Amino acid sequence: MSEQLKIGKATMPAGGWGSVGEVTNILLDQRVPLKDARLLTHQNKPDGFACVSCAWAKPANPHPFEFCESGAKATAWETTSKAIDAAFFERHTVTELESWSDHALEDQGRLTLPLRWDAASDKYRPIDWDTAFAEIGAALRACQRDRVVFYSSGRASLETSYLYQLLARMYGNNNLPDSSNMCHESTSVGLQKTIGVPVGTVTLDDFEQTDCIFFFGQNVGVNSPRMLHQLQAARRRGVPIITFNPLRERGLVSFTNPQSPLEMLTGAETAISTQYLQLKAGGDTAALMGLSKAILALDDAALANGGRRVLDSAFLAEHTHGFDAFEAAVRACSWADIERESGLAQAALEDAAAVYCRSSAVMAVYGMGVTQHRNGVQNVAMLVNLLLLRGNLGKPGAGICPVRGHSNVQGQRTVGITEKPELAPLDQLRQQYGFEPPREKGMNTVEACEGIVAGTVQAFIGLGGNFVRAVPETVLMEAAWRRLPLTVQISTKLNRNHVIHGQASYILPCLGRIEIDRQASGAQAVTIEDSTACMHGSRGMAEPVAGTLLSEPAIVAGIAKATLAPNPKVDWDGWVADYASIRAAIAQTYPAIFHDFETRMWQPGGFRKPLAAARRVWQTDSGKANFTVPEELPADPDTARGVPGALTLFTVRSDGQFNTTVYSLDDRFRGVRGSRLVLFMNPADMARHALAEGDVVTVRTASDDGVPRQVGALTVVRYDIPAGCVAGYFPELNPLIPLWHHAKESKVPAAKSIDVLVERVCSAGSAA
Ligand SMILES: Nc1nc2c(c(=O)[nH]1)N[C@H]1C(S)=C(S)[C@@H](COP(=O)(O)OP(=O)(O)OC[C@H]3O[C@@H](n4cnc5c(=O)[nH]c(N)nc54)[C@H](O)[C@@H]3O)O[C@H]1N2
Ligand SMILES: Nc1nc2c(c(=O)[nH]1)N[C@H]1C(S)=C(S)[C@@H](COP(=O)(O)OP(=O)(O)OC[C@H]3O[C@@H](n4cnc5c(=O)[nH]c(N)nc54)[C@H](O)[C@@H]3O)O[C@H]1N2
Ligand SMILES: [Mo]
Repeated sequence: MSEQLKIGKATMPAGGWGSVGEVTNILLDQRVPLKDARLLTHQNKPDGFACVSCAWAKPANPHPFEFCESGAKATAWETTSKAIDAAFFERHTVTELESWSDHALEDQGRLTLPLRWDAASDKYRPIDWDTAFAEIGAALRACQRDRVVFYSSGRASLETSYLYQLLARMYGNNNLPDSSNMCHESTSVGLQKTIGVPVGTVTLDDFEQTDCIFFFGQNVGVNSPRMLHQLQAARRRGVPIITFNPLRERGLVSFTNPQSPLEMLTGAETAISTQYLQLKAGGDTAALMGLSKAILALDDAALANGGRRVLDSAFLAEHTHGFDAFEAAVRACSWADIERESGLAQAALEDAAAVYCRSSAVMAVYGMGVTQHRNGVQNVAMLVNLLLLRGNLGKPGAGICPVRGHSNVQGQRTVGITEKPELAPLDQLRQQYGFEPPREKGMNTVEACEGIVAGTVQAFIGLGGNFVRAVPETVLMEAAWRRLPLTVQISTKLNRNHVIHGQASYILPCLGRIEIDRQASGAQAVTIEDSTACMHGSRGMAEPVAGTLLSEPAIVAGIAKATLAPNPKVDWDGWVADYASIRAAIAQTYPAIFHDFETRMWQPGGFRKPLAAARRVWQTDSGKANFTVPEELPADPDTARGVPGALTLFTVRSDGQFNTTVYSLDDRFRGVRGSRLVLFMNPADMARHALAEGDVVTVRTASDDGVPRQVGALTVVRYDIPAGCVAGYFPELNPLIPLWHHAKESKVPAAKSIDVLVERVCSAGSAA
């Protein structure tokens, strides 16, 4: 991997030969055995395994290769033949490993041995499983029940997640933060209160019937590339796709299907977006107010001319609540304010609104560009407002489509991973397992961070993930992390969260989902829920990288047995011996969703969780779908607005990473290679700050609350980005996000609108 930054042009479409090259490189680099590379043909197939990358829907009639460049990379990264043995930890102290990059740590390969940090030598030392569980159990029993955190990253299966929430609740708390708290929690809160379900309503079938797609703040070519098949098919039917994104992301511009020989030979590209609106970061509510205003104007004109109403007045009357207040707010909102806050011209928004009004089935697709703002929940509610105006919910081809992140992040919520007691079936758990589940609200991710900084959290158990690297406020968090009395990480790869650790620290290495999971009753399967609320079975197919690994259910059960008093109604060993018995327990807790689980899990395309909103049944406080009046237009009202020279920073992912897992330093779609320490800037802002491409800058957080926050040594890259906005990579820029800078109702860290000041350190070409 090159260590030198190279800035070039990104000319290739998403997919295409570039994609094939990337897949080949990572298979070779990770020394994936040929037989495991062949596994890719089983990825996301009804009888195969569910990809460990994103949560996008898995079709009933898959393509011959139902995987994408990102998914193939994730598979290669997990099935790598590289592995870490005890000698590795004998050679390196943990303090030494701290200086390694995120990429270098993970690139060592799979963790194979349970490990305990030894303070005297500052090294991780192998420990046997039984001793690890016994020590962890003894430590947890000595903690105060409400001071232990059970975090999960969204990969673990429904089976593991169900056992994990039971462990936390039987232990005595609802401290079950998850990666969703940094991600689509704005969706879970915003959709629940507006349409009465916490998840999207769209299915793959809807993509075949839609006649217009609005696409907000999601980078499909990198983060959910398999969706490009649906978008390409929609474009071929002439369906307009209108994109709102501050960056012209490659996959949203055009796509060459790498699985189509003809397209590959001819280099044919499908243009994806029919209109591309490069709004300012944080401009979504303003843009949606503008769209609504233009729609009302078209409706006014229709009424005046005696034409057909543009608004679906029958739907509004029968199915919605609060339209009058919303309408009044839209009429009161001026185009001048809309243009200033969105960065978009009235005419462009009117064009998009005209397409919306011509279409009879519209869907709204969105991602982190919408949710990760101070007003992220309001953004989600504004998307619902747009859809409600013409009854675009609960009918074929229409609906709301949040694109979830981790492959089972949505499913974890379905089986009880939540800090909110009202969302878990506590009475049912009490009856099923004969214990008194805790009723107090638990900690979400931001609250867990606050507790860790305040020193009140006594132990942190991480079911996957890389918490300390993924959360905001890196400097305070890393310092506080080292004071945690106990940290336990259930992991596949070495990461920052192992080398920054608590005073007692354990690493428990687990099987990945692609590996064969052999238990007493034979090889096991697991289940996951995709972004469209469909449940799928998944069978591991690769030989495990080491015989010493335990499965995630076995590790959770191991901790549980060593920590909890025995309970005759909870058979941890039986569950581990046969995961069908875990599914039976899940079905007993949630019969409406999981009846006949064992047979339905292999249904091609998965089986769907019943969603009331999809049937126009609104489980909200009003009994209707609720319109929401936005409190204000900007996404981030209260950071240091008005600090002279401040710019709005948003953090993004490259095609060379999966969250904190950095596969390579290249971002071929944005033409940057060899370094991730870059700051994308608009030429006018560069001129205003007297900066040239290649200059090295320090970025500081503008709001001054006494905590210094800065990231140095970033190289300026001239980029097509709206004036006033700058962009850079997650997680390198996380030290700039204050912990309090999160979405108001959902507490999702506002990683897409951070006010910053940029300062030149040295000029391009001069010695750094
Ligand atoms: N290959 C790969 N796949 C992944 C991941 C990965 O890291 N790598 N991560 C997984 C996870 S956990 C998640 S949550 C998803 C994340 O997938 P996405 O939701 O696509 O997340 P991001 O890459 O953070 O950025 C989203 C987009 O929002 C745009 N944006 C930024 N600010 C704004 C704004 O204010 N308004 C609008 N409209 N747009 C804005 C950015 O330019 C970017 O294109 O992907 C999942 N899939
Ligand atoms: N600035 C900024 N910060 C962000 C974001 C952003 O856009 N900008 N995005 C946020 C979002 S959307 C998310 S979801 C979070 C991500 O936060 P996390 O989910 O906590 O982080 P990951 O990087 O996905 O975790 C990677 C680690 O998971 C472990 N792992 C991988 N596979 C498995 C497995 O099968 N089992 C187990 N037990 N462990 C496994 C490996 O050890 C690997 O090192 O970050 C958030 N942070
Ligand atoms: Mo995520």
